[in-house]
Amino acid sequence: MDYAEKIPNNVGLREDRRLQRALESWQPNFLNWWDSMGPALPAQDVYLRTAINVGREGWAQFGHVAMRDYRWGIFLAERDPGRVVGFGEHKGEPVWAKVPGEYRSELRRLIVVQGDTEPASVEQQRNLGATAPSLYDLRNLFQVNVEEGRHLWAMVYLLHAYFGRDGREEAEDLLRRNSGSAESPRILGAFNEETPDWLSFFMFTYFTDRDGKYQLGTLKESAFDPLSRTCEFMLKEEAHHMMVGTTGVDRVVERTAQLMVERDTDDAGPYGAVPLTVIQKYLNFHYSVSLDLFGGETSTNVANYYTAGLKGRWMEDRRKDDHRLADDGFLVDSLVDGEIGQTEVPALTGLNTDLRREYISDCQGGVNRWNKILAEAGLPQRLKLPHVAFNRKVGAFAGVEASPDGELLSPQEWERRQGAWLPAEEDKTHVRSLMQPVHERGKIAAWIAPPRHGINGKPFDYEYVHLA
Ligand code: BYC
Repeated sequence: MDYAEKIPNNVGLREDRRLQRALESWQPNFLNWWDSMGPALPAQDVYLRTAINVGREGWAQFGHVAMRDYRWGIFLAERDPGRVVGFGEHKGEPVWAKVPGEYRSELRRLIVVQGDTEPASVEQQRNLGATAPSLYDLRNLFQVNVEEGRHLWAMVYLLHAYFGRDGREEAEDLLRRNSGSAESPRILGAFNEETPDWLSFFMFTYFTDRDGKYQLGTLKESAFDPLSRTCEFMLKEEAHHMMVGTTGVDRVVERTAQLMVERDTDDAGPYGAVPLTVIQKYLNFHYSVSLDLFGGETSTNVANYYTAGLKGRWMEDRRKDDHRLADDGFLVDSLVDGEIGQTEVPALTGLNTDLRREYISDCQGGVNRWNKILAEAGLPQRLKLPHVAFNRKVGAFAGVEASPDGELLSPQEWERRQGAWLPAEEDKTHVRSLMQPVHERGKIAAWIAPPRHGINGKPFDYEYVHLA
């Protein structure tokens, strides 16, 4: 078996026997993990897109494949030989092909945190196949899952190739921790939450995958060139995941709106849809736990990452400043005398807030889109992003409770009212009751509208998945 061919790659694996052996010994563990923690619904084959090349043309190949035989490859965007560090104290120096000793542990930490989220999401989505609303949706779920698996490979490649023995140990640990596990949970909060139903899945791929887009966007700026190049390529795949989320929520809102109009009611629940109020609660939950993924409003970690050149800003090269920020100030959201307000801090320590704000304005785009669907249906109701202080467990607002409008609440009042803002047991039960599988070609569940387009030009009633 030519292993270098078996793992499609553009990193010269065939020429690096040591690395090849290291990945060879990790691969069976990955497959064991995939078998025990990956998609639970048995499928014969799935119409998947596989990355085969990083070029502009034809990097993706479509075809029916058994998921276990998916060719999880290692792809880095092409090297730019003249690339220089774009920010921080090494600005203008050539980028690094290897890990500098003084930044080794920080870089490893960033790669491990990023890597940990990828298998976590596959674990969270493990049981969704059983309740897929259509074969089209089932295929999208599986596509997201195999690509998260590939993203794990991407981070494991970096750990194996650049971090020696401790990198290999970290790679093992990425398969040892599990989402929601009491003994060894995943590192970040949102990745230990459940994704028990498809509304959660769509919200997750809209809001949480979008954190991925922004974090990968900052790591793409990294002075450590292999990390930069791998993140650049991952971002291409990430775009599909967010399309799944955006259009998934579109279709839920569309169906709900349709029934509200047809039945002339505010509550489409009794007619087999997700009530708009419940969509809002799911949105509130997934948005607020995703805000936590950006870390504290102020952080010395992020200041150090930036100064060292490890993690940049979103669209670093479009920023019109000195890209060092040593003397600048920045206003961050904070508690001021017990009220929600803003405080000026050194710009470097405010970088998590800077990134979160970019993310928030992007999230608003989705909400506008869903509100357009409501408006076009002739409905007055609107969806809304809750206040940045709402339901936060990390950062400046972790110690307080706030309403979606940003009103500070006593713990008692929060307890009394949170069921109106976050999915309550009865909401979850209703959503679960709608999750009846539709695995028949060309059919779709009643709580969601069909997609406007199929995959790769194929019609909706294409056989996207052959179940076992
Ligand atoms: N949960 O200085 P602070 C994706 C920890 S998603 C638990 O305020 P920092 C994907 C933090 O680690 C993108 N712990 O934050 C999406 C630190 O611990 P230590 C994933 C948290 O370090 C869908 C302490 O609290 N990639 O790709 O500036 C499907 C103080 O933190 C949390 C990345 O995140 C939390 N939410 O920023 C599949 C990029 N937040 O060090 C995939 C890599 C903070 O004191 N990670 N903590 O022990 C990073 O850049 C940073 O680690 C973070 C935190 C942005 C996460």
